[in-house]
Amino acid sequence: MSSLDVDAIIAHADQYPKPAGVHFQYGTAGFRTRGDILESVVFRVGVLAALRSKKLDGKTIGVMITASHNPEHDNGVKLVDPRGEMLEAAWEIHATTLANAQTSQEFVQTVQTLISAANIDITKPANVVYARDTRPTGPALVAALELGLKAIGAQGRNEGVQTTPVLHYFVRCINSKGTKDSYGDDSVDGYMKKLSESFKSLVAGKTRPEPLIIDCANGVGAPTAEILVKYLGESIPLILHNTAISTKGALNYECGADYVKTQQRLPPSLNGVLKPGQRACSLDGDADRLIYYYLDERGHFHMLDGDKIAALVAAFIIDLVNLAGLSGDDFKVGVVQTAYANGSSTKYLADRMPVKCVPTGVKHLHHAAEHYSVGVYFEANGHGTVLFSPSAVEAMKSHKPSTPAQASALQHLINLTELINQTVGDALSDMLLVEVVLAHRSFTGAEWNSLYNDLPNRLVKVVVKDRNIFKTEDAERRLVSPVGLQEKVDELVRKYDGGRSFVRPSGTEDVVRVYAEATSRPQTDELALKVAQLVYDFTGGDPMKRPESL
Ligand code: 16G
Ligand code: MG
Repeated sequence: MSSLDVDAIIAHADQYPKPAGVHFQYGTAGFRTRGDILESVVFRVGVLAALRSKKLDGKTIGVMITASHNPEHDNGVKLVDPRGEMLEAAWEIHATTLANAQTSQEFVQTVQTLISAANIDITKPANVVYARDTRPTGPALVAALELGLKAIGAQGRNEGVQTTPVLHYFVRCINSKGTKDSYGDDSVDGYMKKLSESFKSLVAGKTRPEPLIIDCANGVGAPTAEILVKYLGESIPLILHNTAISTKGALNYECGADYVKTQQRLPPSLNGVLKPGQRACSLDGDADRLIYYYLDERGHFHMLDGDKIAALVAAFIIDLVNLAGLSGDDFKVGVVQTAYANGSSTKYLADRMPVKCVPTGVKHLHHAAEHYSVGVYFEANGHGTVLFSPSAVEAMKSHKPSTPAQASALQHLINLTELINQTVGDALSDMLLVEVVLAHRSFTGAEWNSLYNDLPNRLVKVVVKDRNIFKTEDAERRLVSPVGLQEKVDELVRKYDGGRSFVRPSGTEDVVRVYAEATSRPQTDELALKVAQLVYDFTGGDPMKRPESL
């Protein structure tokens, strides 16, 4: 198309009018709200993805339709940049502007403004690959996306129902095809082979583990895990639970990684199924988060969250790097966390390697991790991965090991670069990574858990009049606005042994979050409640609705 076909875009956009009175925002996880009001947004995202592709000389852009761990009636959409990473931050604002244009005419005008402001050559080709999770509103949203792509004349490739990390993988594979950095084959078979073959090499000669239970959250992780089980064959016994993807209302309901992390308990469906000492893990609704857990002999539940995964994995990688003879000033392993990381995990890691704290959200962690030769990042909620820098990969390839032990450690590291989905957190890839480390360390869940003891912690939501007045600094650990509130929080925290607390506005819900940590459970709960009340009172909340208990 030599110029923008304004009439075609308007005609198509008219089929998906923007619902009145709703404001959409491209937040930390893209657009996310009730699935039945998202069609206009997704149509427009189709146009935006095409513009992004044109801007990047026809590189393939990804679009994922999912609302992750949210309830089933929600849905969402996010864009994936050419190397499989999150959309560049500057374009999030364009997404929000396009989504909120009131009419089709206004929409086309915003498109034209974007084309000239971002200097987009409209004659370039546009390529978009897309997928959705298992939500009931998914097919209608895919139809809206496809019409958006058609309206602007983009080439679309429908990958059907896939996990978020598989879609990210596809984007990277497609764009790196035929180059020296080719990431893999852009097919499910390619993904499965990459993971399963590297896994088998990494556990060769190790004792076959006891069966691992996987809670698939009744979501898209289930069909993907089913395929993976076949590729893994005898190498690891996996038992899938919560695989009811067509049962209405089942998605994320009393199961999944977010349920386990926030409730700190077993999904009820695993009661009586999980045996003491047995390992289990939960994926979230789009399979990009992973939480492990087990029951001890007394039947008590123990959770191994993203922080525990980071500790396990980072220490293992450091050992391999040392064993391989790679460590040095130009080969640095580091970890990236957020303020939500348990204080004990930060201490454990900081004793062994550099640790950086960044604001919440995958894009911040991912970018910070790129500064290390090997950057391990995990959020406490179970989202994370490991990045190997191009120079680290070169160093591994050209390194000449001088002993068989060095050669074996080096080969393990190279296999890890294949096993780990380096585009984004991937629950299934991370799960295999954890299993590799457990096999190499001969660890049970309890032994893994004993790397450090979690400090008791509490997360509380506070509903305030306007969460936009909350502004933070120092990786969200301190408030700068409302003025004066941080000093009051500090005053409270000082009264608690080992106390730590911070307040930040949520990027995905209309609430302010309060996190508290202390050395005992009652003190932690008291601190969390006191800070929550402080936040509430300070912002002039209705005294009748003041939080009085947790
Ligand atoms: C989104 C983020 C996740 C973050 C969470 C925080 C991505 C892909 N996901 O789910 O990383 O932990 O938001 O939510 O960036 P909050 O701002 O509501 O606390
Ligand atoms: Mg998710």
